[in-house]
Amino acid sequence: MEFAKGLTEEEMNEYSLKYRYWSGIPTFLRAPHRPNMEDTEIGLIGFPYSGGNPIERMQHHGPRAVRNRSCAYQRAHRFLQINPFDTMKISDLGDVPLPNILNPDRSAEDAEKYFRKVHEKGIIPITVGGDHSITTPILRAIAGKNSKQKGPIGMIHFDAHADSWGPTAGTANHAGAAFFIGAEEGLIDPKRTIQIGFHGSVATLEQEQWSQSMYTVTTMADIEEKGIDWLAKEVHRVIGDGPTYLSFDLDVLDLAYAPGVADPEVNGMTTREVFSLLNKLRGLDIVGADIACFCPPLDNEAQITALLCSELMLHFVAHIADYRKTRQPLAAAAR
Ligand SMILES: [Mn+2]
Repeated sequence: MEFAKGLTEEEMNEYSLKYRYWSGIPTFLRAPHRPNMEDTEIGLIGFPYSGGNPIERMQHHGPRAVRNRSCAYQRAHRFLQINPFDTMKISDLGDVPLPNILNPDRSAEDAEKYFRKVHEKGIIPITVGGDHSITTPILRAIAGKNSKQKGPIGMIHFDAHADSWGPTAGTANHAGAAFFIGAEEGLIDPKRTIQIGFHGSVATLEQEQWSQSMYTVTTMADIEEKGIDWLAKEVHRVIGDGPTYLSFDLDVLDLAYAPGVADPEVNGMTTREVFSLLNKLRGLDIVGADIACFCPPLDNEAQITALLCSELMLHFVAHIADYRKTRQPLAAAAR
């Protein structure tokens, strides 16, 4: 018997099974677990680490909580009309090994070594943290002159905060440093970097000065005034065509949409604004992405933040699949 066009009852049952997030062994987006990194184009990676944040330290629980909930998110992307699982080889590679977890500098080195392996295999990493210090070793491995990119890459950074600060609390590899180190070490191109959604009060009026002098910065006030269409155009203008990383700190969202975040600020973006923007970012060459600052003990009973992470992961893999399987061949054919 056929239900939806071309779907048999057996196939419908298979889809229904995929929605049961509580059934089976949890992996990111119910992707096959391939810790050997074989047969993989997009690698979903857990980075269970909170040693870079001096204020809140429960973010190492993030990957497990996202695996539990995202197990129901092996789905198709409604807006892009693509099922990334049909067009790309997507695997859960497991967690970044962190034998020296109590030492932030050695942990950054351990993580960099791991992401170098991922990069050498030609795998695009989508990483779930973890505090925002996770971005630094990822960038050191996949960007800059020693990487396959042979130079700095573009950066789309969603955050309430600038995270462009020098060494503090005993280490350079802390949760607020990735977007300082990224430019200092030649990993990201300041001209192709946009920071999105700064909001809330600030510790000092100079807090965002370094970012303002280096990058294109858009605050929540800019978004309120000019809207999401403007913001999408601004992202395309700044990023252009080259390889680009997307780093998503969940605190860019208002607490109403993402209660389970470390270091929250009030009056942030809505989920509608975030996903509306993502839908307008078609055609970018995303070579890696991360989701940072999920703090599961602060999430609510509906696991709203874990759901949000799941949907974000799906959007990231769909954008990558859309670009690699649709846009990139089209662009090549036009040349
Ligand atoms: Mn932040």
